[in-house]
Amino acid sequence: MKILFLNGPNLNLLGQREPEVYGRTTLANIEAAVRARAKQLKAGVDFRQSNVEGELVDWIQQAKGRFDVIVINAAAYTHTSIALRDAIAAVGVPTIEIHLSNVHARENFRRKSLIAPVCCGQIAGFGLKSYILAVEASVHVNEMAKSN
Ligand code: CA2
Repeated sequence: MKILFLNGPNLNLLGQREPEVYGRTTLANIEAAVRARAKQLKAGVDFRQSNVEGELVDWIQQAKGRFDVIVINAAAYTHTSIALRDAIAAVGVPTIEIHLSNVHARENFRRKSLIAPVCCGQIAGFGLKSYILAVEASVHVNEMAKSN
C-alpha cells in the first residue's frame, strides 16, 4: 500500500522557529520517523510540503489511482480552505487529518476544521507521534477499504 503525506504552510519551519509552541523536531526528523514506521508495516510513503494552497489541491487530485490513503496536516488551511475540502471530497481517496498540537485546546479559530467532515478521522495533539499514529491508521483504513 502507498500513503501520501501532505504538509501545509509553514511546516517547513518546524524546529527552526517558535520551538516553545511546536518543539525542536524538524519536518525532516518527522519524515525519517514516518519512513521507518512505514517500512516496518510494509507501506510505501511519499512525503511532501507546500506553502501553496493550489499545489496541495493538485497533489490531492493526482493521488487517485496512485495512493491508497492520504494523510494531511493542512496547517492553517485546515481552518480556511474550502478548496482543500472540495478536493478531498472529489478524489475519493480515504484521507486522515492530522495535527501536531491539540487544536481543540488552543484558540477558538483552530477548533473549526473545514476538512474534518470529508476525512475518515482526525489525530491531533501528539507531536511527531501524530504522524506515526497516522501511518498505523492508514494501514487500518486500507484494510477496511479492501474488505468492503
Ligand atoms: O498543530 C498542527 O499541526 C497545526 O496544523 C499547525 C499549524 C496551525 O496553523 C494549525 O492550527 C495546527 C501551524 C503550522 C506552522 O508551523 C510553524 C512551525 C514553526 C514556526 C512557525 C510555524
